Amino acid sequence: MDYVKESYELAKKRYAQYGIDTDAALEQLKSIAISMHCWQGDDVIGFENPDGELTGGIQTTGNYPGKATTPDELRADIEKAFSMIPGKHRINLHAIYGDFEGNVDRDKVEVKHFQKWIDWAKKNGIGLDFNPTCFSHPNSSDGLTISHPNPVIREYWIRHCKACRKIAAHMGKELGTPTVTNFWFPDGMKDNPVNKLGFRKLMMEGLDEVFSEEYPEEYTLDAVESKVFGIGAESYTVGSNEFCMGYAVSRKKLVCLDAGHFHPTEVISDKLSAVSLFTGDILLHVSRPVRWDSDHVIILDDELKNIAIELVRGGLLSRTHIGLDYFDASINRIAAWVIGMRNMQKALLNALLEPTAMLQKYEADLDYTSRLAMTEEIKTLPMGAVWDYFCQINNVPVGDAWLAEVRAYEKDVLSKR
Ligand code: RNT
Ligand code: ZN
Repeated sequence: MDYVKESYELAKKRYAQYGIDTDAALEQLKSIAISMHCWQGDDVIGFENPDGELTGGIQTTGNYPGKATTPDELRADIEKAFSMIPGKHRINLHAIYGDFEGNVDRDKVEVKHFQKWIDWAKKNGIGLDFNPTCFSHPNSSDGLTISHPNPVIREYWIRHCKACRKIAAHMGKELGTPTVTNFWFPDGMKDNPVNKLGFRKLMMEGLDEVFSEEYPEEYTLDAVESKVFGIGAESYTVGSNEFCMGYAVSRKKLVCLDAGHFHPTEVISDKLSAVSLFTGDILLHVSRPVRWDSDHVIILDDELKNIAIELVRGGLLSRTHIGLDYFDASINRIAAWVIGMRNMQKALLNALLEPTAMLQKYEADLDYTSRLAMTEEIKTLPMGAVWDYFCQINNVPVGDAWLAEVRAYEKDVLSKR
């Protein structure tokens, strides 16, 4: 495809007019590993039990055929998706995705249940991230886990979280890249609680117990994820934003910002510059809330672009772990991964191609006219040509060519499941 190279050469000249080196931007883009969430591949069900049901105030809708029903199928689907996404990335696993071979309760999960994933990751040269699964379980059916008033239930989840950290540390050690372990709890209440403080105190103490063992940062990093509400937990969320922020800052943990976990007019792109002043590394769950925390596939919308822009402008890329978190069961699940991953990369490319110094100079001079004029002008620079070239030099389908590959895989593999 000669036009790809030709278009790139023209685009390169155009960007050079603003002092932007497109080759350097592509080098940098290639170095950014995004953590692709395994759970888009099977609608957050996992492999504990084939009839598993998703609970915890989160939901998938749709019944598109062909979802992965075994770890081997999921790994094959991920490999297929990765073949259409430029660069090297990571896989984000949940504790319910082990190779269990029989019934294994959550507080009994061990490294051996994830050894196949580790070997597979090693073979593919990718890193793994991890999550305890504190939902979709009889011990979470009251809507409370680590903050449950019953110590037996609380301790069960503490044991699960500890078991997960042990697995994560092993993953990170084996793979030579720290496994980010994210702690999210669905704990909350449908109606107004009368002891908000009490449950939060239990969660704080539970987390302190979970983190009582130290693991080297080269092996695993812990993050805590806040939320504003969930289905069935409309009135109160124990792990609110203030709770998680306070916890993470005081315990030197990572803050996980999920794009769907705030009030509708709040955006995480606006939070990064503030949070980054008080925290170390940051974990992102990039998602797309449509009217609520609906976890739609991420599209190249203003907020996605703004998230990437804030990371680049703030020099935050080196300490931000970008993870995706959405689940759509109404479309081809491999396409859902490819669309979201490629969009995250396009947003990053868009940010890396921004003449930030020029824009910031206008602002520092209080020349808001030029700032507005130029931020609008650069929106129509030929980023598409740069993106196509990036796909070409990284040997993945250019433009919509990936869709035909997904259709072929659907016909040959998914439709036979
Ligand atoms: C739920 C949180 C959480 C989950 C995943 C599956 O609202 O966003 O991160 O989506 O752990
Ligand atoms: Zn999330």
